[in-house]
Amino acid sequence: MKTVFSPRHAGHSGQTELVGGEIVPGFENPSRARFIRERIDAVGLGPVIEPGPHDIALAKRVHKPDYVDFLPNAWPMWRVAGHSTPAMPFVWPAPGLRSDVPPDTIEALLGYYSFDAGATFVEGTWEAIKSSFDTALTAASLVKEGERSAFALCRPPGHHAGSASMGGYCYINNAAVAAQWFRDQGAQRVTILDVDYHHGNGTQEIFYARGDVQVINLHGDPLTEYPHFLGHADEHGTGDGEGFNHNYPLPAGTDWAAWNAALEDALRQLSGFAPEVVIVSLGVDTFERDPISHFRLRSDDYPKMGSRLAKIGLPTLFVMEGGYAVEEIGINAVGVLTGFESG
Ligand code: OKP
Ligand code: ZN
Repeated sequence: MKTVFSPRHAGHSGQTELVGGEIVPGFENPSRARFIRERIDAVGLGPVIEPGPHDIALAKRVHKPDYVDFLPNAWPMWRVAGHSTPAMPFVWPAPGLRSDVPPDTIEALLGYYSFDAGATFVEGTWEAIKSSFDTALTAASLVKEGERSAFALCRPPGHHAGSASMGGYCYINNAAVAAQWFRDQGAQRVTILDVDYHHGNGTQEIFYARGDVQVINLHGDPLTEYPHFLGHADEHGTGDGEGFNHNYPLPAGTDWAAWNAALEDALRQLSGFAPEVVIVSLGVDTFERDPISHFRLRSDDYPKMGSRLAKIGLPTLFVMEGGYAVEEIGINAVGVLTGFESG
C-alpha cells in the first residue's frame, strides 16, 4: 500500500490545549506522525510519497468559503493583535447570542469559527493544515487511478471539523474533502466509515442532509465522551440524507469482541448502500492504553480490523485521524494497513 505523507505537518508543534482548566502541551503532537512514518518503513508497507499541491477551492466544496479563508489568516491576525502564545478560542456564539454578524477581531473570530478550544494555532499550523488536505487528495487520486487502497498520513486530523467550525485538533475535514472529490470525479455513492474513538461530528454534520455520502461512526458514547453534543444512536440523517447516517455509541471498556460486533452491523449498512469507494477515518485511540480514551482494543486487534475491512472488497482510502498512545500508534495504525493487505 502506498502512503502519502508530508513533512510540512511538523510546523504544527508546540500548540497547547485546555484540560481541566489547565493549559498543557497538546496531545496531538508531531511525534504521532513520526512514529507512524517509522513503522511504515520498519514493516515495509510500501512506498511513501509526498503530496502534490491541490486547489484550496476543493475544501470549499464541503466547508463554507469564509471559514476556509479564515484559516490561513488566524495566526497572522493573532500576531498583529500582539500575541505570541498559541491562539486558542475562548468565547462562542452559543444559543441566545448572535452568530449572524461576523466579528472583526481575531479573539472573536477564533470563537466564531470553532466549537471548542481544541483547535489552536501556532506559526506553522496553516502550512500543516494545507499539507494534510493535500495529502488526503493525493492519496484519493491514487485510489481513483486504480490502487486497491492508499494511506493518507494526515496531520492535523479532520473528522471534528464541520462546515464552518474547527475543534478537537481538526481544521479542514480531510475525509469529507476526499469524499466530495470522489463524487466530483463521478463516484455515485461514497461511504465514510469512522473508527476513531471520538464521534466524527464534523463529517456527520457536513453530509447529514445528503444521500450520496453515507456516514458511519463507531465511538465512545457522547453522554460521557468528547465531543459530547453529537453522535447519539438516534441521529439518522435528515431530508435527502434520511437513513444515510449511522451511529454506534459504545460504552467505556468496549473490547474487540463488542467493537467488532458493532462493526459487523455497520458493514451490513455499508453493503446495503453499495458505495463505489470507502473512506476509513482511521483513529487508533480505541487502543487500551490511549491516554484520553476508554476502549480496550489491543495491538493485535488492529490487523483483524484491517483484514475485515479488506473483505468489503471495495477501493479503500485510509485517512489518519486520532491516536495518542504515541509509542504504540505506529504499531496500531500500520497494523490496520498490513491486516488490510493480507486480508
Ligand atoms: C480528536 B480525535 C477530554 C478532552 C477531549 C479533545 C479530544 C479530541 C480528539 N478530557 N479533548 O478524534 O482523536
Ligand atoms: Zn479521536
